[in-house]
Amino acid sequence: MTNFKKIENKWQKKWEESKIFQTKDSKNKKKHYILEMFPYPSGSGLHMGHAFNYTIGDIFARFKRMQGYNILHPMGYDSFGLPAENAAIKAKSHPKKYIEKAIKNYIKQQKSLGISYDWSRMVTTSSPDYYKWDQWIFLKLFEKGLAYKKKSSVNWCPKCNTVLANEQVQNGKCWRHEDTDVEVKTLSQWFFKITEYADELYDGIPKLKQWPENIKKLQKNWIKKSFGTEIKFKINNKPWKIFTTRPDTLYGVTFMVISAQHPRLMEITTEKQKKQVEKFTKSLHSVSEQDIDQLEKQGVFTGAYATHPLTKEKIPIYAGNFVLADYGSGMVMAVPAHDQRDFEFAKKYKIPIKVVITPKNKTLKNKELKRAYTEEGKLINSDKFNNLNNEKAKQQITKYLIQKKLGKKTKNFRLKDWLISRQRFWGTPIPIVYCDSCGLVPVKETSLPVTLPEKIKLSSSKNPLTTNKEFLNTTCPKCGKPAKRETDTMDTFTNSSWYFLRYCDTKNKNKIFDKKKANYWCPIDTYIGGKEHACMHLIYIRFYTKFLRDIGLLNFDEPAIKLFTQGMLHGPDREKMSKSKGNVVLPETVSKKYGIDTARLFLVSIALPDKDIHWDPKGVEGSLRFINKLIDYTYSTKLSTSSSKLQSKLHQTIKEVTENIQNFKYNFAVMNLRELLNSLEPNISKKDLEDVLKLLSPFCPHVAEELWEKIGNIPFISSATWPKYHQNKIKPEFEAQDEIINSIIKDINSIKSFIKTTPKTANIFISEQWKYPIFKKIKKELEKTRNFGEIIKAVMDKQHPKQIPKIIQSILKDTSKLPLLLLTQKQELELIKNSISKLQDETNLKIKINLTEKSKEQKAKNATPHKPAIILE
Ligand code: ANZ
Ligand code: ZN
Ligand code: ZN
Repeated sequence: MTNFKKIENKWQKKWEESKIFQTKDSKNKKKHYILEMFPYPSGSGLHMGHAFNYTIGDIFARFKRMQGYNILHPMGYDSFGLPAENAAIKAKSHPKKYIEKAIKNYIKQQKSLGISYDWSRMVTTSSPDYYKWDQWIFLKLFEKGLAYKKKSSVNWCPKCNTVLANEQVQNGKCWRHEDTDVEVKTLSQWFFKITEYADELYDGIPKLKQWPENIKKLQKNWIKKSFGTEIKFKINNKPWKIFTTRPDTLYGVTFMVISAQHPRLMEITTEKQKKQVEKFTKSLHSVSEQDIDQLEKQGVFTGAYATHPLTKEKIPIYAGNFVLADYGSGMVMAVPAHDQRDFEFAKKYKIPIKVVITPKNKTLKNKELKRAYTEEGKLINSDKFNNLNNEKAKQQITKYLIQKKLGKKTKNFRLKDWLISRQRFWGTPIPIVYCDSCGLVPVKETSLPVTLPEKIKLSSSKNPLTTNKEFLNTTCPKCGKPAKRETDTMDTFTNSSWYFLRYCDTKNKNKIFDKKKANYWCPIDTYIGGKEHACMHLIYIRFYTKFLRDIGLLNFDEPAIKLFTQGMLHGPDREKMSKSKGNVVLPETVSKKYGIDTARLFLVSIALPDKDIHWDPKGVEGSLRFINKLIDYTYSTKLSTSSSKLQSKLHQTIKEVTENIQNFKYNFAVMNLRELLNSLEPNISKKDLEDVLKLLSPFCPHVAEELWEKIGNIPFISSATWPKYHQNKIKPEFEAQDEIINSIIKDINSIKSFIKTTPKTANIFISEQWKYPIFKKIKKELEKTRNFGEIIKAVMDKQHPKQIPKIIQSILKDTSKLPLLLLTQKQELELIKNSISKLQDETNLKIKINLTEKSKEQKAKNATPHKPAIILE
C-alpha cells in the first residue's frame, strides 16, 4: 500500500520551501493569468465541491506552467459579509476573530489539495490594506457622480436586517436564504450608477467570445435594452414622461398605471382615494422583477387623471402591482386592446377597451376582443394616422410628437443602479461624513482607510456602528467642525469586483495597484467559477473594469477573456451537498482513505468539468486502481528502450492529452491516460516514462513528483517542460487496433452504468472477419481492466444476429430480471430488432439496443472488421 499521506506532505513541504509557484513579473515569457473565484471562508471549511473548483483551475495552471507560460495563479478570501457577522453574534465574538480562524483553516485545507497557488499574493478583503482601496474606488465614483444617495423604494430582507440590490432578490426571496420574503421599504440609500455603463455592458456581451452562451444570455436578459419613445403626458398641469415601445398605440390609451412603489404616488393621489391607495400598497410584498409577470394584476384608482398629449382626453390613473417603480418613469400608458397585461387589468376593473390596430383583412370590435391583439396591422381610431401600417406609425407618431415637443426617442434598460449600502457592521465602511454646515462630505483620500472599530457590541437587530461613539464621531474634512460618519457599509460584491487586479500587486501601499503590472497580467486569461454568479458578480466585475479603465488605470475593457463555469458536485445520493442532509464529502476523509491525487483524478474523470456530477465511492476506487497501477509499473519496469508500438501510443497520447486539457475536456484526457497505461510494456525508455509522468502530473501532482524522483530525476516535475509529440512516431496501424479495443471497453462500461447491476460475464459476439489472435488480445485487455467480473466468454459465430435470441434465453435462465443492452452495427440492427421483439413479449424482459459507431480508422479504411456486439450477464 502506498502511503499517500507521506508523499503528499513531503511534496507540499518541498513546493513551499522552494517557492516554485511564486510568480515573477517576467516580461520574456508569455503570461497566463488563471483565477478561480475566491471563496467566502465559511466556518465549516471546504468540502469536495470546492475542491472540484480548485482542481479544475489547478490542472490548467500546472499544464500551462509546464508549457512555459508565466503563470499567475493566486488565491484569496472574500471575508466580509453577513455569515461571519451572524456567526460572531452567536459565538459572542468579533467577526474578525471568527474569519481569521476560518481563513487559517481554509489555507490549510487548500494546501493539502496540492493546488499550485502563489500564496505570497493572498488577499483578504476584510483587511484594512484591502478595503482601503474599496473606499478609494468609492471616492472616485463619488467624484464622477457615479456614487450617489437617493431615497427610493428598496428591497429589505427582515432576516438579514438590511437592504439588498435587485440582483440579490431572486423570485421575491433573499439570495442568501430561499425562505424569506423580501419586503419593500422607502429608504435613503447609496447607489452606484452602473446604468451609466448599461450600453457598454449590453453591447459588449457578444464580444465575450469565450464565455459560456448561457451566462451571456442571462446577462443580456438582466440588462435588457429596449428602444422606444418617451411621451409627455400632463398630470395636474405638470409634465410626466412615459416610456413606451409602442407609440403606435397612443390613441388606444384608456388608463394609466403608476407603480404602487412609486415615490410620487401619494403626491398625485386625491384626498378621497388616499385610504384605499394606502391599504393597497401595504398589502403588497416585494419589488422583485422576476415574478411580476406571473402576478395577478391588481390595482386601485388614485383619483387622479392624466391629460393625453394628442387628444387632450382625461385618462384615469391607477396604482398597480405590475409596474416597476424604477423602470422607465414608473408609470405606463395602458393600452388594453393591444397589451395582455393591460387587457386583464381593464377586464378586472371594467375600464373601456379601444382597438387602434386591426388586421389588414378584418376590423376588430372593442366588445368582441377575447384577448389583446398584439400582431401587426393597420391603424384605426387614430385620427390622421389611420390606415398606416403600425410599424410605420411608430415612426410617424414619434416624429409628430418630437415636432410638437411632446416626446423623444429613447432607450431603456432593465438594469438598475446598484444599491450598495448595507445596514450591517461587517463590511467596508462608506467613506462619507455628515456635517451640519457642509452636508454630505467625502472623506479625504489621505485619511483612508476608515477602519472598523475593534471594540463593539454586536447584535442581530442593529448595526453597532450606529451607536459606536469612537467610530461615529469625527470632524468634517471641509470645515473641521464635529461631524458624524456614515454608518452603512458597502455590499460585499464591491470587494469582489476588483480583487483580480489587486492580485497583480498585492503589497502596494501607495496605490491600488501598479498600472503596468495590472496591464501586464490582465485581463484574466481563464476565470473559473459557478454559474450562479451570472447576474451578480459577473456584471459588477465588468462594470468596475470599465470604470477603472475610464479613470486611466486599465487599458482593456473586460475582466476575463475566457470564463469557465464548473458543474456542481452532488453527494453520493445525487442530492445537493448539505450539512442537514448529511451527505457532505470532505477532502480530509477522502484523502486519508485514497490520497488526494485519487480524489483530484476522480473529480475530473467522470464528465466534462462544466457538468454536474455526483460523488461515487466506486468511481473513486477506479481512480485509485489507476494510480496504484502506474506506481507499480514505474517501480517494476526496466528502463531500456521503447518499442515502436509503445512510442506510437505515447505520442498519440501526448497529442490528445494536450488538446483535451487545453479545451477543458479533462475527462477525455484521463481516458487517454488510462488507455496509455493499458498499452505500457515491460520495457520503456527513461525519456518515454518521464513523458508519461509529465502527462499525469497536472492531475496527480504528488504521485508524479514522487515517481519522477524515483526514476532518478531531480525535483520538480511541476516545473519540467510539457512533452511534445512527433507526428512521424504515430503509426496508424497500431492505433486502429487499440481504438477498437478501447471502444469496446468503453461500451462495456456504458452498459454497466445502464444496467446498474454488476455483471459477471461479458459475452462478446464477434463477427467472422475477426481473427482469433485479435480476440485474444481483447480478452486480455478486458481482464486487465477488471472493471467487471472475471470471466469473459467469446461466442464465435457465423451468423450471430440470428443466434442472439437463443443466447439471451440461455443467459436468462438464472437472471430473469436483468435488463440488457445490446450493442450492434447498423446493418444488423433490423435483424436483431425482429428477433428481440419476440423475445421481449415472451419474457417480459427490458432490452435496449444501441448502435455502435464505427471507429475513425474503420471509417477511413473500411477494411477492419466490425466492432462486436456485446451482452453482459
Ligand atoms: C404602451 C404599450 C402598448 C406597451 C402595448 C406595450 C404594448 P420593454 O420591452 O420591457 O422595455 N412599461 C413601461 N414602463 C414600465 C414599468 N415601469 N413597469 C412595467 N412596464 C412598463 O417594455 C416596454 C413596455 O413596458 C412599454 O410599452 C410599457 O407598456 C411597459 F400594446 O406602452 B408599453
Ligand atoms: Zn436575507
Ligand atoms: Zn463641514
